[in-house]
Amino acid sequence: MNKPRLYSGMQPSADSLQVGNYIGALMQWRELQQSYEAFFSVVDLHALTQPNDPAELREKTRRTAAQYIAAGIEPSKSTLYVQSHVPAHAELAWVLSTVTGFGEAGRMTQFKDKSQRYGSDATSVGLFTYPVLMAADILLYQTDIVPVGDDQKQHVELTRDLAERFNARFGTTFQVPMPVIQQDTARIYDLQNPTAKMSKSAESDAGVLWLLDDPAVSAKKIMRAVTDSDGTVRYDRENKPGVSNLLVIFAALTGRQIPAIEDEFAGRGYGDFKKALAEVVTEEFGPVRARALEMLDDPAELDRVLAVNAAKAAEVADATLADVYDKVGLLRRV
Ligand code: AQP
Repeated sequence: MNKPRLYSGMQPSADSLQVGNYIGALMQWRELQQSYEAFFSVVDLHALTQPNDPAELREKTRRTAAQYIAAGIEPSKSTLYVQSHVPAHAELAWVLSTVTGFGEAGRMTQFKDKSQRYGSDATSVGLFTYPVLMAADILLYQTDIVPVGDDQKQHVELTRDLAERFNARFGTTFQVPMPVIQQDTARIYDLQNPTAKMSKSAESDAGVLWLLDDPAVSAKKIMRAVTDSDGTVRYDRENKPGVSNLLVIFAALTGRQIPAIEDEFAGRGYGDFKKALAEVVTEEFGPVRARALEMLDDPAELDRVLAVNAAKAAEVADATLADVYDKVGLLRRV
């Protein structure tokens, strides 16, 4: 029997992924690839909605792919590819844009937030149609589930609406996907500002733990992480956001329950707890970092793996696109 399908991706928007990407996405992907036919993309077309240096974007794309593999995404089991290597993404996005309402796209809160932040002159049409491209990414693979953070839930809802609308108008074409939303504890916050999510594009580097950081640098960031004056290692998201965030990272990386960690550090100071967390982080990311850097030393081999996987992805994507072109009435090329 065929396995159900899963699609997810990340933008190559930094030289390294951060610990939130690892705990919130990569760890789940690694697990889910065992029971799903998984498609994991480095969504470089999405990254174009932000200003980029072209050479740097290429480098970040390779780095992101290398970190997927180093973190345990198996390119022989899952289809791990670069979005722009499969032209069907951009082509389906165009067709879907013709069934998307202008008002509907304008209601996307991420667009509203970002466009307000950038101002209308710096806001591109690409940023506006970003969710339509995301819908194309998902629908091309007849995806059953999309694991996303709650910030992306609205985009998956739009994807579902577009799939249902297209199916109703042109006959069943797309699987209608379900979002799988991470639990609250899978959200990692900035070490210096523990009420804001840890993010690749954070303004300050001090609050972000990068996967490719030197362990000594990560340890220093953890030792300097914002806590509180209460002195007890206890989970209380509301009153102790800094310590709670560190506990969530500790628990996620060790597979332990938070109460057991609280017990271990009862009566001990934050210094001890932070030191132990720095060791956990070093142990987890040391091998990931080494493996990613090793792959980046041989970009030709990495490019080869990505090309093989792009061909696998294109096989599925092209079949969906051909069906869509047919359904909407485009003349078949002979
Ligand atoms: N802090 C986080 N905690 C848990 N999960 C997180 N993710 C991101 N940050 C956290 C998850 O990682 C994936 C990355 O998706 P993305 O690269 O498309 O963009 P994003 O969600 O906007 O991530 P960043 O790191 O904040 O990137 P920038 O700064 O470029 O926007 C998603 O699955 C996300 O839920």
